[in-house]
Amino acid sequence: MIPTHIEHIGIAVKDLKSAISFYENLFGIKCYAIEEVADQKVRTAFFKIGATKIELLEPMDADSSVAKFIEKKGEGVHHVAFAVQNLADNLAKVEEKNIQLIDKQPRKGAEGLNIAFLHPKSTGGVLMELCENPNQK
Ligand code: CMX
Repeated sequence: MIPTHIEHIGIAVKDLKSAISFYENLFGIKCYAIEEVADQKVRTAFFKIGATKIELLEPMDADSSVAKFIEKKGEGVHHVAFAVQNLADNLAKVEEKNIQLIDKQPRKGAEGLNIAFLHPKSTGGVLMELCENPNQK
């Protein structure tokens, strides 16, 4: 599996509005999309930095995994997402390497991407996401 690029870096924040202002002020760029991912109980905001995005993640609920993360570790980098092609095939290959999959099958994530997470306990402590753009298969 060779990722084509870092698709995005997910950053957990307590307050989306003030985090958006911080990035807009720091880089002079505009947040181009805000989206609620209901099944993950997060509200997201996106910035483009070249081929990569910054995804701000605000929990919508106290039992959201992002809320648990903030409670335990505080705000900060939550996950790194790698762009890949043929996600389903690559998940099977990752599992053969004895890396624990959180998602055994691709599912829909923000921006209509097909996504799957790998467990941080088997990736050296980094929550990794693999993303496939269904329009670039
Ligand atoms: N990065 C690194 N380690 C993490 C982590 C993260 N983001 N989240 C949890 N962990 C670690 C914890 O610190 C804990 O380690 P210790 O046992 O050493 O304390 C361990 O993983 C278990 O953590 P937990 O708090 O008990 O949390 P859960 O097991 O309930 O869930 C995880 C952890 C990764 C399986 C869960 O957060 C998950 O399924 N994540 C994938 C989905 C997701 O993150 N969705 C939000 C983003 C959605 C989007 O981008 O749109």
